[in-house]
Amino acid sequence: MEQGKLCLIIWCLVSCTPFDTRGQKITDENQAIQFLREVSDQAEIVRYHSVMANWIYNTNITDYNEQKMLEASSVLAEFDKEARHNASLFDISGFDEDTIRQFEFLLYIGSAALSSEDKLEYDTIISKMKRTYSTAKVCGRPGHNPSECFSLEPDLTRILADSRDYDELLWCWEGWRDEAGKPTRDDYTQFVELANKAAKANDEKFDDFGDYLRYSYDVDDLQADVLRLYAQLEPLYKKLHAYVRRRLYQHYGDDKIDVKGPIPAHLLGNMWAQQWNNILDLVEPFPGKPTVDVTDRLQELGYTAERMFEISEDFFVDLGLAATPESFWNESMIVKPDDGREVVCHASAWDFYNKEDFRIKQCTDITMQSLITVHHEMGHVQYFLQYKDQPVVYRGGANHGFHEAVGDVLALSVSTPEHLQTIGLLDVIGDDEESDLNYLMSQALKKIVFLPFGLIMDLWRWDVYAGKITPQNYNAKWWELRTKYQGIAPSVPRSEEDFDPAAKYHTNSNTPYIRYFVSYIIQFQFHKALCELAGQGDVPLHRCDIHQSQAAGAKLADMLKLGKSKPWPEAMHALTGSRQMDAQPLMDYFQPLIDWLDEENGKNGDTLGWDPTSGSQTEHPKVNLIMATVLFVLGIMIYR
Ligand code: X8Z
Ligand code: ZN
Repeated sequence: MEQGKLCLIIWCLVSCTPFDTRGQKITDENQAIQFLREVSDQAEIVRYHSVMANWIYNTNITDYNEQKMLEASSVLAEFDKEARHNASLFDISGFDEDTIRQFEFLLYIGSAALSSEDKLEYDTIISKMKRTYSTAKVCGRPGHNPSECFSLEPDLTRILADSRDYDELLWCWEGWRDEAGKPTRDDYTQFVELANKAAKANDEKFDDFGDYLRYSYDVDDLQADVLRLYAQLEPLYKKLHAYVRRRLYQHYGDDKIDVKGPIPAHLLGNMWAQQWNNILDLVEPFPGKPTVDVTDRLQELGYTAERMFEISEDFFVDLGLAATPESFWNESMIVKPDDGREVVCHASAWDFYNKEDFRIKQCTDITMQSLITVHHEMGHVQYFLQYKDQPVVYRGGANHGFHEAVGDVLALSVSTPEHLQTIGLLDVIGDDEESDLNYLMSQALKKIVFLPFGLIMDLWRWDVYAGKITPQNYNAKWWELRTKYQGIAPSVPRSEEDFDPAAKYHTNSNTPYIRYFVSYIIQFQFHKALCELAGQGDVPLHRCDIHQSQAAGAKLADMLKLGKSKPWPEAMHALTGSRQMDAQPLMDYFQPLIDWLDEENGKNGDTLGWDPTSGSQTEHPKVNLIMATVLFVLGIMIYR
């Protein structure tokens, strides 16, 4: 639709809104309900155009497409502003609970609350940062043609996962930060100012943009809640960390790894060290047992991206959940284009708000990691499908963590060796305790390892929005958190010339991250509830597979259908019987591994935790030891 028609919709929204001629607020609830219906119908159209323009830009990054996207975004912002203004003409205090809830969602409109000039600047900065990130390439790989350059997906991701060459890994790690992080420092500083302005423009009660973002979780103090949850889980992380550090020490040697210090950040198989499953071969408790990683098998069998999506679709449909429409398969971008187009490769799922167009954009690689991401994205699409008939204001997850959890919950079943065998991706599986521990280790490297990273991304940003972290210490504070929570350290010097938080997609694209931390906790609550419904209450949680359980599928669908029409504790209660985030199911899932780690760390005499100052960026542990010896001898001489 052209701009003209969209303007007509906005005009209609303004002038068609019933109002009281005496200038008093409208108290007639029927009028209010009619208004909400109209806003939702029109929002479908305006949003469709904005999402479409976004899609076109994200799947073909050009100046022209960027311009079109910015235009559509400004039309949407005007629409949201008008809707907010018109909603404010009603006195909602006497309305039914559901009517009030819908009105309240119209009041908070994020960056759309900015003036049109500021909004354009805000969108332009984000689009620029995203573009820098998505088009970044790293050149000069040791031993390669200097003009050969590598993109994050798939090249650098694969190098980080597969290489065991310390220096090559470091080149990859540092190069990515030079190309994707460093250049966006000034843009980010400007973005923060505008984001805080947007928070205030929504409601003076918001202290800053972080405060505004946390508001959607509808709890008194989200930061306190997540820190409390993490305090419960930190001991598990430290046990795993100590064990992995010992294994890396055995592999890389004492000149590279300090058994009492943080782990070098580039050795963990992932660009951000957010999941360590790619180094399973180095840390497997019982090598020689049948593998639980199906990457090789997927490649041997000639799997395609499409086949991987079909596997996922089948799992959803077999639970009695919704199938994706034909257009999903025709319009999605599930392979990185090889026609020279630049695209945003970071995987995402798209709701076009017209009840029929749903897509995924993913540069699918033929690996187990990618197969899990396929399920993750399909989980988003399943949520879209289930709540598509809700009014637009309710088309979202009960909270953002719920949206992130759906696909992951199913993937917990799909990843079990038994299930992978059923679908022909594992030939042999071990049925002894040692194989079980190998499997739990591979899961822990994804799930437990993620927790501190999932936490610090927003701990850092919340403090930036609050002005507690400033451009003068952006990077230093980032590394303080990385070391404090993740127990990792950079192996090359970092300074305020660098901007490492922006070497992560979600910083440049302004995607909040605490949703993933929440998801990684609640997905185990959901998994446990679904396993009980599937009649697997007696099976250890980590071996439960809800495949084909209609009972589990139906209860999950009931929760998803709600969208955000009810407060999230209610949605959670309907499925799990609990109204709170609870770390216990996650701890139960990993209990056998935790017991084993206790024993193993004990045998090695390892102490948990790390001295943040040892193994620092520039000095090697061996050098520290020599220095300490020299100082000790000097001390004795002086003392004498
Ligand atoms: O960004 C994602 C998804 C899209 S919502 C691919 N995830 C986080 C990440 O990649 O950092 C999923 C897990 C965490
Ligand atoms: Zn997601």
